[in-house]
Amino acid sequence: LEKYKGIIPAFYACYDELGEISESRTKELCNYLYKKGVKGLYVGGSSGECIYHSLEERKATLKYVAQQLKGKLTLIAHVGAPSTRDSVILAKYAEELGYDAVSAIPPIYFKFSESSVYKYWTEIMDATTMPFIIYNIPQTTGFDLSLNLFKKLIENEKVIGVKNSSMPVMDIERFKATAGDNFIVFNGPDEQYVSGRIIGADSGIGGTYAVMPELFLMAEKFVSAGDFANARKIQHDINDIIVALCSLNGSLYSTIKEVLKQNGVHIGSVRAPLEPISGDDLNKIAGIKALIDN
Ligand code: HMN
Repeated sequence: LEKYKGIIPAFYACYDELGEISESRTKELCNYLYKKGVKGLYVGGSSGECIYHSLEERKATLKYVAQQLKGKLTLIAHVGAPSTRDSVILAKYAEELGYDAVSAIPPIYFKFSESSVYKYWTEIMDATTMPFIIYNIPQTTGFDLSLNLFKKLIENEKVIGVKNSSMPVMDIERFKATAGDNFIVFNGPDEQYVSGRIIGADSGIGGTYAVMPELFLMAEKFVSAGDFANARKIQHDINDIIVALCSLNGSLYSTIKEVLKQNGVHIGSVRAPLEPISGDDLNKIAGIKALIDN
């Protein structure tokens, strides 16, 4: 499980100037992050705008990333989709491409019982021989993974981890205590990376890592060395940046993409209904970039 331990950025959707998925830009972002020294990538998740992509677009992104980085970085494919059918298609495709693991949010839109969610995740797991990482993100899905359902899921040996994005850090402690050593708990909220790691997370997957990988790599270095005073300082800097990234009029990801553009990485904007940055707020990007670079 060592290959899952480290800084794993959530990969962004890379568009051309017309807003279509771009092969060359996807590969450019792959190269950029590879050179930064991250451990792996979480492809096609929330930060990857998966919810706004067709099945073909999601497959294309999975393919371009695999072509560029398979065997170089740990690759996790997020395959959660509105229907079980589409999720299974994506999981099988990820296996064909040689991804290390698959992961999925619970089904969305309708309210589902725990048994429906259990069935959904189990059908995805049954579709391939790959390891599976549960994705708990109640603030966007409305479904809060209970400890009981978690216990039932980890009976399946394909379940090697949970990416926990709920805000109480205590959830991380509970999942870790329940699943034990031979299991990976991924910290989801970037604002709490250090606390998540200290309370039991083995690793992290996050939507803001890719815009400031150096800071998360440094935070991780301090946490694993037991230097919590310095880890806390880095988390403070990270949180100042996250607050700034979230303060503009467009979506968080459009702000992030504008900052990346200033770093020479052009991956387009965001797909509607996510909103691009506009007007005066565009002038604030340089300031946010300076905050990151300092
Ligand atoms: C993904 O699935 O792509 C991300 O890893 C999701 C991740 O947990 C992010 N959560 C949301 O977007 C709701 C966080 O990393 C988030 O971007 C960060 O904590 C800033 O608020």
